[in-house]
Amino acid sequence: MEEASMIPVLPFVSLLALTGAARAEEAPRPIRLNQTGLEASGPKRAVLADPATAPLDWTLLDASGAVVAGGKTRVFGDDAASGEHVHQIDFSAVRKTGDGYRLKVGAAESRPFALKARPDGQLTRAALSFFYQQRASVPIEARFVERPDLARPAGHAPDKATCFDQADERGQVWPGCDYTLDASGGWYDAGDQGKYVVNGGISVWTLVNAYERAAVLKRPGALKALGDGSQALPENANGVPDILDEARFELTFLLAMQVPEGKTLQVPIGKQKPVDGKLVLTAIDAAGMAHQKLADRNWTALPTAPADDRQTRYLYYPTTGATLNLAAVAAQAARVWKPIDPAFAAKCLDAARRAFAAAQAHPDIYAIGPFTGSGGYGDGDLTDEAYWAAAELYATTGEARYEKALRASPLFLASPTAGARPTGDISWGSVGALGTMTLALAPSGLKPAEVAQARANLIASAGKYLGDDLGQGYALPFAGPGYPWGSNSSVLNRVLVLGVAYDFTGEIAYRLGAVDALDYVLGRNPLDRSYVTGFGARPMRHPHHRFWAHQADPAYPEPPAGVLSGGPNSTSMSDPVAKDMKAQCRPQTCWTDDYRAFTQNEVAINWNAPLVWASAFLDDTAR
Ligand code: 9MR
Repeated sequence: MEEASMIPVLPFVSLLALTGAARAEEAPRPIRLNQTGLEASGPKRAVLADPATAPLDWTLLDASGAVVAGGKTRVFGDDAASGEHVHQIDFSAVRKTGDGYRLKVGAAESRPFALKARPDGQLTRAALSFFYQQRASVPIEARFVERPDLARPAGHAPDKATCFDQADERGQVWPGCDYTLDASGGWYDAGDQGKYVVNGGISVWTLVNAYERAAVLKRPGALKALGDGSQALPENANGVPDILDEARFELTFLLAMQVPEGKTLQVPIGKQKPVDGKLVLTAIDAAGMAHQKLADRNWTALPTAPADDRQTRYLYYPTTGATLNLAAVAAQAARVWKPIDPAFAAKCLDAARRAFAAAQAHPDIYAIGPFTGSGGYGDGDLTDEAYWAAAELYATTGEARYEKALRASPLFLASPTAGARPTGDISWGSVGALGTMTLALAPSGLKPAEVAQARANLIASAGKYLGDDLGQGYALPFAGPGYPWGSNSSVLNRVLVLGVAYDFTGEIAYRLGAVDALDYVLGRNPLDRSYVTGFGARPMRHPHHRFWAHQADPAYPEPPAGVLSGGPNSTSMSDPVAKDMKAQCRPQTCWTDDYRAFTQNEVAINWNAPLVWASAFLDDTAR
């Protein structure tokens, strides 16, 4: 039985990961490109850092050393984001497959690389496995992971907690509550073992949207890649697409974070400044709201395996932001699961309705409590969350009350650069574009002209991203100028917008922008670094993570393959490694492969989710 059950679990990247782990790190090279290989029929670009101001000759050699193509570099010149003088090499005209290709420019030579029909399939599978391996309250089984040392006993099983009733960082003692919730399951957020409704929301949405895109647009390849049996999961033979099984694991936790009926809680209303270290708390009927987070009283040491966490965990007071995140993803789930599991869909819809109503009744309860032991995910502008939740509820139900909220929003049909009031790039705190993406994709009661407008706005944003791409030496659709915490996710979230622009228009330029984003993350960057573990010649290896903490303590495992580093961070340099880099690095180089560098090298569910979306999209649309 054991043997048989191991069969569907293919060692997808184990060879890559094991050799990567055993090898000493490769030296960086001056010619940089996607280290996992380029699409045989797709765009092929590399970047060379070189002071020459005139174009240089490049040649492409095959594995036997024969010249298969050649040309002149394009001098880009000084590039602010990298601090380098760079040349771009475009060899897209080469249409070949195989291993062992090398680019040469004078004495500079790239590492051997592959040209493949579809380079990104393995990446989707590995990137999705991250979520399985972040699961709380269940054991991580050896048969579902690539190395035995990645298996671990269940942490926080069960994950039950009552409301925080201790002193916060300012000394204010919180009142607690008269109940305990069993919020077992869900994913640990990141390198820490907190579980946050806000960040769970965008992460679930992104995974479920990758599936909904494939379903609505009838993409058989993507449906198969994300389908039942595609992943190494306990649920991979239950007749339900595996990406939805994974998302449901988090949804179960999110639903459990909703305040029960009949509960009154003391919360801070409005954007308060503490007076004498205290926020004014007001009793509200909190039924239907969602607790902001379930997290440890104090930060645990790194390393700490989940099962070894001895901190008391608490529910932290419900916020409007968390409540709207719950409303949005529960409404999305109600739509997507309707044909798959109507009872679950109905449960989600009921939760979404109650959450939305609670958020309307309590629109200004912000995450402003200063609590040690967990992150904040505080957001002072919830216009986008409210719009997103209304959009999901309207797409699912078609009901007038949600339509009214939707149309009244200043963000109606807005995308990251278009619409009445622009949202920023997609991120945990900027989710307006998610609502517009849903309205642009899912059939709803909107007029055809409005759906067309939603699409046009997203396409306009994608066009802006392509403009950014043109201005970057490393040719990525992100212009900074600062690189924020989790910048790799900022880059990859732009792929969602570029991806739908390609889906809606068929214009290849948008897809090229998406390829550029992944090329950057997988090696075409000034550090010659693949920011994804187990992928490429110089992958990230030492994340800030309490279990994959081999660098901190050899008794703990190296990370599995498919985990994305947050990436360069030139804007919040507060960790022990980053603080010494202040004013010493250009935005794209403010990064270190070091477990202590939590502002640069942590990993997180909202960062791996767009990696799944992007690689699934590129794999699906490769020719
Ligand atoms: O991703 C978050 C980033 O946008 C914020 O600037 C940063 C500081 O508030 O927090 C990040 O989120 C962290 C969260 O608070 C706790 N778990 C780890 C997350 C990733 O670092």
